[in-house]
Amino acid sequence: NSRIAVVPGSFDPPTLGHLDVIRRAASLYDQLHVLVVHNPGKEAMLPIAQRLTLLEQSIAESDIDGDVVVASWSMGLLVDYATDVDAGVLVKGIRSQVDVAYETPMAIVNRHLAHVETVFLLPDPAHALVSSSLVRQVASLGGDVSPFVPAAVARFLDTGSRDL
Ligand code: COD
Repeated sequence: NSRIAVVPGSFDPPTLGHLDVIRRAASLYDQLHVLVVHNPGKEAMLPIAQRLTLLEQSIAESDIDGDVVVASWSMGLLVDYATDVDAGVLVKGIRSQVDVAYETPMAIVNRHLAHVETVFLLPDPAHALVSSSLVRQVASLGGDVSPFVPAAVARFLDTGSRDL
């Protein structure tokens, strides 16, 4: 179903760049699944359950409305989740040529595997340079991440992360 889309990511932690892509995608599709996927290539900062909570809070506190489901997936191929929920589209945010080079082969493989199309959205330039890895680095060095993340994430990194 090309009216149902999945926005996958590590979301470790969710950033204003992620929220910008989610907002744009929510306005284009009838139903959106924001999917926290374990990326084995990256060392995680936050447990998956914490990322889900932060995404739910960030979306609830934003102006994003519509049918937005937050879920996680660690059972195999991303396209298996898409097929399970009858989503015909994956939405990815593109920050630079580096993202295009990384995403293009995955998009072609996913189309072969499950006839799922990938749609690339360009972010607001104000958020285009934000990445989770930058936020993790600033947070680990004790810097203020509030310009780069939703308020719920800033609150958590300020206080809750000490309990991790
Ligand atoms: N502006 C715009 N877009 C942004 C920004 C920003 N500032 N920051 C991030 N994004 C986009 C990213 O480009 C990406 O599309 C998405 O938001 C999520 O970003 P991250 O960093 O949280 O997630 P990644 O890059 O670690 O991606 C993890 C995925 C699970 C999406 C990826 O690894 C994937 O698609 N895996 C597929 C697993 C699979 O099924 N493999 C087999 C077939 S290839």
